[in-house]
Amino acid sequence: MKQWKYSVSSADAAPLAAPLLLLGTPEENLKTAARLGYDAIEIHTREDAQLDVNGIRSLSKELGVGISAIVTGRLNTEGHCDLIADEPYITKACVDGMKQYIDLAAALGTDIILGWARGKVPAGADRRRYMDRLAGNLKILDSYAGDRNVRILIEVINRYEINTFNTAEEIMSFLETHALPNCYAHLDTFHMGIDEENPLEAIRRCGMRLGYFHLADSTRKYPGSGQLDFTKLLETLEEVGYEGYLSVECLPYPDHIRAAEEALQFMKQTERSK
Ligand code: LER
Ligand code: MN
Repeated sequence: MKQWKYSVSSADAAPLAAPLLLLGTPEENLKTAARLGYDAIEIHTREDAQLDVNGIRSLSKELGVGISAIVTGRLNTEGHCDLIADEPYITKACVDGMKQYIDLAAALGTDIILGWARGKVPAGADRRRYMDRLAGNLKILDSYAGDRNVRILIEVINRYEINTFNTAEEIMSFLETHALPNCYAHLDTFHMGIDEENPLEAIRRCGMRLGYFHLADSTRKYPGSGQLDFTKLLETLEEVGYEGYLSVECLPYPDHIRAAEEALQFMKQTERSK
């Protein structure tokens, strides 16, 4: 039986509509994750957050709870930057901000997730021109990250949130076209449920290039609350040789801690019943 590594989403604060479960400082969230039995936390933060990196590293080691990734979405939602914009000062600020995230990830020995900060192609625009711009900026970040042993995990996100990389096919053909050896595909069961005709085939399409994985059930509540077949999901992840974290990113219902507890208990039970 394969032993999967489970992570849980965390941030200093978040609205109830966000799929974030542990709220507090990274130190508080590491302790909560340890108490709940998680192997790691995923940290949503700003690129310039003044974190006590040495303190976090030593607490993480002491508790045996890792940091699975640093999430970069706030550079877009709060900082209004992206890698595709027409304004060079915006894309430059985004590249600079992403470098700060990469430095933070390197100091914490982890990877970064790129989601909304890649940007959207404007309606009616020449898509190729924007995707080439994105590729150019990602090349800069890919080599910066590679020099620091950090991977860039590009999340496939549904079409209601963004219009770049809505499916595994889109991210994989982009990664196969452009030389971006430190960029990996990141799938999320919630987004796959919206845009993938066959989520298991989506995992197979990513194959060894799958670098990260978010778990939620069909309504984006905790795994085990809905209709997804997590047994088949784990079998397919094992089939493609995925060795990374399974990170619970679901809505905080019935409450933040109960969702985290229920998710982990259900996933462990699913593993055992295989
Ligand atoms: C982030 O991981 C994600 O999945 C987006 O939908 C933001 O919630
Ligand atoms: Mn996600």
